Amino acid sequence: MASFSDIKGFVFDLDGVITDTSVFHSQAWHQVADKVGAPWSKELEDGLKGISRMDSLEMILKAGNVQDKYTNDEKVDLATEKNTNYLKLVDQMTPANLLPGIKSFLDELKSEGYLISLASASKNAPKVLEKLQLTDYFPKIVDPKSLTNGKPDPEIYLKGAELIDLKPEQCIGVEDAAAGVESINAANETSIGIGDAQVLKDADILFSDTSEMTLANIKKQMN
Ligand code: B16
Ligand code: MG
Repeated sequence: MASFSDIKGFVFDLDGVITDTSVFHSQAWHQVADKVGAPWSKELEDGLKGISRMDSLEMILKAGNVQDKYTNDEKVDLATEKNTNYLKLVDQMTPANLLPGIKSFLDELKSEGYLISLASASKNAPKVLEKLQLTDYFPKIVDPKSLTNGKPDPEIYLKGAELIDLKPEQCIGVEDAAAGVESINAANETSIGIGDAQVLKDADILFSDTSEMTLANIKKQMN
């Protein structure tokens, strides 16, 4: 692991780290799973975190053993229906949907001069940031449409570092998903996992929830 003094920037995941949209994603995917007759489970729910929209749909169809039952156009329709339902939930969001301590952590990073970028797989990230009134904190956002490979591939976290002109070793990536932690580690950044120790066992640093994430606590765990 890098030492704390090497760190110059933070690359953030959005869903499940900054705000709890993962609950909204799950709710909307659960409806799709019911529709196609795929069994919904905690494993499937956790496995979908951080995974792109179309890859998520494929995982659900596979869980129901119905991946060959739908044409490409029908798959696009299912994904669009999920997104429409998801966006209805996003539309009701306000800054009250920020996870605990996130606003003060971002302010701490800003005042200490750390650079910040966003590495979310979500095409809806700019809209969610707007709802949370955080647009000004994230001038640099990786465009998921520009990616060849989604998480757990390192590409998204490498781009997140590149956008703020830092080497991966100078960055900490923050994630709630196993696929995301894998992506950060493969990019050679220091990983913070937020959530369940079992699910995020490969994270360099683990916090059970966002309120524990402060520069002092990170420094303590790194040195
Ligand atoms: P969208 P993250 C990911 O965002 C979500 O965790 C995942 O559940 C979702 O399918 C994916 O974004 C794509 O989102 O359908 O809005 O483009 O965790 O990488 O911020
Ligand atoms: Mg996430």
